[in-house]
Amino acid sequence: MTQSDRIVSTTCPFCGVGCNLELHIKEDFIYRVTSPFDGVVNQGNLCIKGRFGYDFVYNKRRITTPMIRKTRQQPGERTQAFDLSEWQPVSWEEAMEYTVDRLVEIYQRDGSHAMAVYCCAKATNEDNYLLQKLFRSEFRSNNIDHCARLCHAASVVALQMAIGSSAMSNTASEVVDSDVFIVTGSNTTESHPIISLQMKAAIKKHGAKLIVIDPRRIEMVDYAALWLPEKPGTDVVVYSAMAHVILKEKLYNQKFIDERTENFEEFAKSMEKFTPEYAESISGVDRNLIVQAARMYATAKTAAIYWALGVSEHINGTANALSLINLTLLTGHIGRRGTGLNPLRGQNNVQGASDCGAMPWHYPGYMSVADEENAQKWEQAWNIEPGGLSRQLGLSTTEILGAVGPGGVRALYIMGENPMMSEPNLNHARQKMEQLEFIAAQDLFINESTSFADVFLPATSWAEKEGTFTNTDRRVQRVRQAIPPVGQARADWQIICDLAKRIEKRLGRPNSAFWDYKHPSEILEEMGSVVKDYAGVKYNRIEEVGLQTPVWDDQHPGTPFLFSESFPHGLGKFHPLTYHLSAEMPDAEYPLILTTGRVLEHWHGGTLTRNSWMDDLYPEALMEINPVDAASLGLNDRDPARVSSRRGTIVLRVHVTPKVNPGVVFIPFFYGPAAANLLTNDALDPQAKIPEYKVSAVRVTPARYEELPQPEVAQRRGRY
Ligand SMILES: Nc1nc2c(c(=O)[nH]1)N[C@H]1C(S)=C(S)[C@@H](COP(=O)(O)OP(=O)(O)OC[C@H]3O[C@@H](n4cnc5c(=O)[nH]c(N)nc54)[C@H](O)[C@@H]3O)O[C@H]1N2
Ligand SMILES: Nc1nc2c(c(=O)[nH]1)N[C@H]1C(S)=C(S)[C@@H](COP(=O)(O)OP(=O)(O)OC[C@H]3O[C@@H](n4cnc5c(=O)[nH]c(N)nc54)[C@H](O)[C@@H]3O)O[C@H]1N2
Ligand code: SF4
Ligand SMILES: [Mo]
Repeated sequence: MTQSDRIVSTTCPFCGVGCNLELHIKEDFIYRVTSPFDGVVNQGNLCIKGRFGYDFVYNKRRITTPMIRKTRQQPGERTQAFDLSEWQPVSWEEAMEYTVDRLVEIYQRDGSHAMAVYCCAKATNEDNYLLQKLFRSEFRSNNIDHCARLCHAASVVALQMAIGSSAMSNTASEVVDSDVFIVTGSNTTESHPIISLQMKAAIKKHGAKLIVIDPRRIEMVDYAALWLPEKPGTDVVVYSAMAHVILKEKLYNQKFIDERTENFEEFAKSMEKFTPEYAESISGVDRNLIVQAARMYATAKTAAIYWALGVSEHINGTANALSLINLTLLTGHIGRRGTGLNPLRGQNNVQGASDCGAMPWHYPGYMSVADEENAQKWEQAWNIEPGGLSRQLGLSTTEILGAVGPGGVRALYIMGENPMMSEPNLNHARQKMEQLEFIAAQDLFINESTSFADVFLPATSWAEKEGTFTNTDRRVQRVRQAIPPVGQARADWQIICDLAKRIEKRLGRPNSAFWDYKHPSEILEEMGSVVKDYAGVKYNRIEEVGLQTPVWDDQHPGTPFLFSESFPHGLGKFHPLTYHLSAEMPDAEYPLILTTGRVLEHWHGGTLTRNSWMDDLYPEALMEINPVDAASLGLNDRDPARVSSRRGTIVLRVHVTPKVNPGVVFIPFFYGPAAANLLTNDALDPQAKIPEYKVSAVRVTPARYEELPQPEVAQRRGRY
């Protein structure tokens, strides 16, 4: 049955800002996207992806039929199948039974540690809650993770260590109440465009002062009072030097330090060596700029810090984030409107997937898996025999691939992640993928990763299902079904429930966990019965406007900003810090620092945006290089260049621009034919296990035009 001219309210599927969308539908076709003028998150504004990037839903290349690989893949000899002729379309029944056969066979032979799953920060809270429940309750494995590990893991670990909570402390739009705010390691205009609008308004309309700390001259620098252009990987030094100045000039908040923090003395002692002179020698930032930034931040009435991956994606990521937290504890700029510690979360539902337990060390609600009481609570909730759930910390995203091999991980279930574009050191990741005994992929497209799978389970997009996303400022918002599933695609939560029931039957688990839900609202309520922060989040309360967690009960109004009275840990803990070099520094052989990241038009590995109109706007990746470096290499704008690191080589065109300093090059990682992650280093931060995507050493040489990857544009035209 078709209806015409409907408008369905939902939430943007791209970034963590979580903009409110209206999908305009005619005959079950989305023909336009707008946003309500009074939308609480974005007040009618949308960026180009939210407004125009949705047509991947109808792309001809989307897979909407379950499929099994025609030839059985053997560990060590596994190949990629991009060509549909290598796949056999099958019924859902056949695809499910095959998946269950293979998973159960491996589990019964090798046990829990052989099983692993990547959850999906693009899917809903309900989808992620169920997938981690499946792996914990049926396969008794905590090898569960998702892209948060590759993203803000260091911020999460640091915030947990210092204050006991890892979300953004304030609402993004509160920036208009800040007198001063720091933006560091966040290319806000391209990665969180609507938040950047709010920041610009804070500056232009309310006179707020902005301090940007970033090695690139990103657009926000145009609005900044101060820009500190540091060398990549030197954040600890810059922020600690700011703390040094604040201590020396006694600009700290003694009352806040006395009443709400601990470990001040030890921390203050460790800051002595971070003089502005020392910081300048390491980071390249003028010492006077550091002094000015410290004074501006410390003496403001209200000041906030916004940060993203330039801070966290380092082997020093945890220390970097701790050095920011130290600044906040020192000045007491937290717990009031317009202040706070704000890691801008990336994926539309990365906050939610983390809240819902898509993580190796925590059940939903950040309840440690190693804690006996927590395990018992979930055993009760899921009707599992006492002692049934594993108390062992699971493996993280990168560790899962690292553990692939005989005696290690044998089966990988991937719901909506693309590790063969998003993991560092892809040549190494490829070897690991090849050695898996079984891979199940639940996605919308055959991409660099799903092409490795044995079975493809076609999931619906966000426009074809019900559920919730939790955005970067902890707002749980509705996702609504606007059109019927395309082809035979099924909603992720429905695929998982079907699979779980079959696995349970096969394993003969006597006290089965519950897998019969009529609607995703029942799934969220099940989680809220144990996770206190979600206890009051009910669908009937978020029909119009989302609720910001924590929401303690059905009457609780939600929490726009956190920590007005105390921290979850009670006192906020200062951490003494030391500086360590990045894992790989430039040398004679590889003289340039490569940093990687995003552009406005594309999404990560490009699976969604390279299959949408966005690709016409931005068809290939370009490497940013400073005019000085370009001249010394004999490269002009748009010339092809070969970029090599110790791990791989790619060829792409250069964009000659002063946006990057001499000695640094930048490559976005959306473009499969010249994948930036063939070059990146897989060294990990020891605490957070996050890879160092933001610093590796490379060599650049001119290349010939014939060496550029051939454009696949023709193949992608005429999409539906
Ligand atoms: N258009 C678009 N938007 C997105 C995404 C996308 O793929 N495309 N992805 C989303 C996701 S999952 C995330 S996590 C966010 C990420 O959002 P961002 O972190 O803003 O994205 P990146 O492009 O990785 O930018 C990192 C910034 O850090 C700077 N930087 C590099 N090295 C250093 C350093 O050593 N120190 C400091 N202080 N800064 C450094 C870079 O110059 C850049 O400005 O974006 C989200 N939004
Ligand atoms: N070099 C470098 N590498 C990086 C980073 C960097 O800055 N530099 N950043 C890292 C960061 S922060 C992140 S978050 C990761 C992102 O890494 P990934 O999460 O691996 O990247 P995506 O491209 O977002 O993959 C999403 C997949 O989900 C599918 N999908 C979309 N919606 C749904 C759905 O509703 N259901 C299902 N089942 N599937 C769906 C898409 O088709 C796509 O295949 O990349 C990391 N890698
Ligand atoms: S800012 Fe983020 S949530 Fe808003 S429209 Fe753009 S991609 Fe979507
Ligand atoms: Mo991310």
